[in-house]
Amino acid sequence: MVDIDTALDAGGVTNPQVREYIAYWAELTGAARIEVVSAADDARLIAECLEAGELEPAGDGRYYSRSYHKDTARSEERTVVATSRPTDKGEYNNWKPAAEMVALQKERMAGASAGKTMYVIPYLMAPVGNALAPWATGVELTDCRTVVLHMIRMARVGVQYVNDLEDPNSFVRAVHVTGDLENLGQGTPDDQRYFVTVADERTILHYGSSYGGNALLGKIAHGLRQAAYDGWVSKKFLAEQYMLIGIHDKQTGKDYHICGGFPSASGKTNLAMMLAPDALGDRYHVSFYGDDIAWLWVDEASGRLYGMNPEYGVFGVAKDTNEGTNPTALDSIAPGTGTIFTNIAYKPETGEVWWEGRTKNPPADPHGWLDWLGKPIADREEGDDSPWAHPNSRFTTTLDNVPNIAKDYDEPAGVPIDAIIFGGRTRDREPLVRAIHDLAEGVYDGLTLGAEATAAAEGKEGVLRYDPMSNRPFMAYGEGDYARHYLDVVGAAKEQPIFAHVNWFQRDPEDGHFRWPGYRDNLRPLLWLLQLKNGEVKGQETAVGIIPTREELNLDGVDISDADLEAILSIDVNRWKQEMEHREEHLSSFERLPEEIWVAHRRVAAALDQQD
Ligand code: GTP
Ligand code: SPV
Ligand code: MN
Repeated sequence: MVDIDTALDAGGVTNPQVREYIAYWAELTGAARIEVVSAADDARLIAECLEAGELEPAGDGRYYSRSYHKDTARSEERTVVATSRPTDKGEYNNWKPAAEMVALQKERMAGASAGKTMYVIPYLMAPVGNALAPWATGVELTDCRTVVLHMIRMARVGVQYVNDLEDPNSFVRAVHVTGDLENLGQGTPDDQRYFVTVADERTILHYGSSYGGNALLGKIAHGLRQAAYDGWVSKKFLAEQYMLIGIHDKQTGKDYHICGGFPSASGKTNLAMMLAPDALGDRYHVSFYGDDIAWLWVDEASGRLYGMNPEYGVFGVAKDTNEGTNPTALDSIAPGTGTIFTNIAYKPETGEVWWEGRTKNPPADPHGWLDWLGKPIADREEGDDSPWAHPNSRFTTTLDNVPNIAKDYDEPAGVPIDAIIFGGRTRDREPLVRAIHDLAEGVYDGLTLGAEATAAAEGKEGVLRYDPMSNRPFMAYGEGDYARHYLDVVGAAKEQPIFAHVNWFQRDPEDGHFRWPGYRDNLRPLLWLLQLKNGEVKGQETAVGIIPTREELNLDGVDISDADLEAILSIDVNRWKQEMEHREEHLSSFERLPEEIWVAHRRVAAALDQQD
């Protein structure tokens, strides 16, 4: 066995609780070595990964990696929230008793890192000094070197974050063991993987993957599941799968902040990186705070609802990212950014990369190109049109590479929230934007978010389902208790944010085209929403909220047909009435749903009935 004390001394770990935790898991997993890492180790670890073939060069300080072919997305079935309180069982958290899951994970992890290095990653999921920093510290242990490199990009990493804790025990214990990926029975009845957040012990035990949210434990497991639970228990905050942006109006000098939840792979990164459309660029600027997670709390001094992004980087969907859809993303992954690409197509000879939608057609000469599985494209059989890149392939880059990063993103204060929006891939019914009357109706709207699932979760693409608040895969406790907590946290704010539902994904049923051009033009409905909040426009009242009139929506330079515009700016009452029945059933499945939510539901249903 390694000399644990020597390794921890070398790594500068002085917190005795952290030392004890590391020693325990080093012993259990049988790791051969321990190495404490910080962001300063990046270049050395990159060199080691290149040497070992875990990464390949992708041109000018960028890197390429491939994950095991059965390990390319989050697995919702294998993800569990465990606690010692049966009342924590929720509708979506796959609750299990803590004792059972901890025992099971220890059994799987025992000896599973034999011969490997255990990397110790002390991290902080918050800007330094933020009001929620006490819930943001963690120490991930991993036996996978590329996971370290991703964590260094996605979180603030360094031993200083754990040494001087006021309560030396107040860090999340996050253990990641890769396991023998070729023998885990992924997707079979004998699946060995489990991704467990033991929420009331603030312990995360993930076994059986080295990809994304399954393995970067600061991000989804801590940043969303653990934090959601902590926020509820402490009664202090919300942890949401939200993007967070600033909109600066150069004419009035005002700054607005909007956060919002769309399900995985449904446009958060794109919205956060949005360039104002040409016609509006002289007046408005959009800045990026976060693209996947926001923690929300009421600021003591001002009494306003505040938000911040606990992350330090972007783990973005590659598909359809190009100069037209998201030039900001291309700049964020340009030469010199240290970007890591995973599971896209790669040409080893030149280090070039490609994914579906990067250019209209794939590179003309397929010679030398490998698909995400590492197979030569040139050897493909006639008629094989499977994608070159995995649909959930991604790029990992840090926030300071994002050209529109907000100047104050790293400041401890966070930003006041003016609006909260929900949306998703909804092919009919949902208009471009509808503003919602009050908090209860906003929470009701979030709870009834229905959208198509995407390739971000194994085996789910295209399935229409409710994804409450876009955090169905990240929920740590019951939806009814969650609704209560949401009403309490946001309700305590002096000035209420305006809620709205947006939809960039309505389609023409005839030929399937997206009715709204989307991307940069998504700024337009957001500006309308802020104008509505400021009383500068009135909109049209409908049973399901206020929608813009054509005249109110700034459509300068938008390429859209009359029929499409009409469809996205109107309410199909009959279609909505059908939906209300599904909602009734959906909400009925929630225990302890606050009466306010039922009142909101009945109010919308009654308003629809009056529209016959
Ligand atoms: P996660 O990181 O999985 O939580 O996803 P995300 O919500 O950040 O998704 P992202 O912004 O990366 O978008 C996923 C996909 O949606 C990409 O393929 C985008 O090209 C596509 N997309 C984003 N915005 C729009 C839009 O306005 N219209 C259309 N049609 N597609 C969009
Ligand atoms: C998501 O799936 O919503 C993501 C990517 O943001 S992952 O970190 O893999 O969960
Ligand atoms: Mn996400």
